[in-house]
Amino acid sequence: MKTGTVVAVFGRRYEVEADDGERLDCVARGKKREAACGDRVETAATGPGQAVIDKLLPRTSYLERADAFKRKAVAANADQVLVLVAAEPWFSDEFVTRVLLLAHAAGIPALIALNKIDLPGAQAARARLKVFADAGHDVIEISAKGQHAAGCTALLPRLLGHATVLVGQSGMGKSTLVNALAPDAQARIGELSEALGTGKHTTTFSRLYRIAPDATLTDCPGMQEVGIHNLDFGQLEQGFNEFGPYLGECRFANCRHDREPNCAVRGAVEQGLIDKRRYALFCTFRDEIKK
Ligand SMILES: Nc1nc2c(ncn2[C@@H]2O[C@H](COP(=O)(O)OP(=O)(O)OP(=O)(O)O)[C@@H](O)[C@H]2O)c(=O)[nH]1
Ligand SMILES: [Mg+2]
Ligand SMILES: [Zn+2]
Repeated sequence: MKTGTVVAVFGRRYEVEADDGERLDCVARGKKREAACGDRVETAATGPGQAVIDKLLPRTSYLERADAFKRKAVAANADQVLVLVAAEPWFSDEFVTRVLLLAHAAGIPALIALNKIDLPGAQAARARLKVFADAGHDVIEISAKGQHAAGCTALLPRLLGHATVLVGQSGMGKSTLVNALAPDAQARIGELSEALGTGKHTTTFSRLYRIAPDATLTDCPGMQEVGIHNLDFGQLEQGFNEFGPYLGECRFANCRHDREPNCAVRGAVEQGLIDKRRYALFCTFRDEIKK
């Protein structure tokens, strides 16, 4: 019997790093609640380097997303979400907003990092991130690759002492960042396969990397869709920090900030106190979760 941490998930197979350092190739016993990257588990050996997961230990946090049909684990036991966007390719502010909402609902603080500030698109990306900073989110700038002065120095102190999960659209530089911070990581990055002429080398499964004795970084595959069906209406409205002062001020206690008369949130939008785009995203999400 060994206790350890799930460091990678491949469908029904799990890689577990036992607390004594041994790497175990595991399957789950029976039909269990699914383990996620970062989960603490108890395993029982079945052969050299092989084991079954007998038990999932209690989680301190659980980040998940959900479409209309299914919940999907992102990571367990993370205490920080790092949303990575880049100067290029174009990032989706809707994607970022969705991830921030999931993190908020999971009770995990989030940080936004703008990567590739060495590229010409940086200025436009910076401007598009202002709305997140205005809404109270932390935004830092990095360059995961190359000799740019800022490098990752702004980021590293924010990662030490934390279990961070790295989330972002494909191509934002998540794997490049992991490689910059954990040189022996060899996370697969875009360029490797570009050199082989086989297109993008996109990450296909999550893996947890140790970047310092007290810090881990989990590289996730770039998500196409970030479903937020696991959120209820309260989690949605509270996930928009800047709505805070207006919640509870609407005429109706159960106001959905749609077309109700005397809606304080809509009033704030009309007065320019809440960003129009943020409100439009809120409306999209509200109609999507229908709860
Ligand atoms: N110029 C520049 N390019 C970068 C930087 N960081 C990453 N890249 C490049 O961006 C491309 C995509 O990087 P990846 O690390 O594979 O991106 P990813 O977020 O892991 O993508 P998925 O695995 O598909 O989700 C690669 O060609 C990297 O070399 C940077 O700071 N500056
Ligand atoms: Mg990747
Ligand atoms: Zn309202």
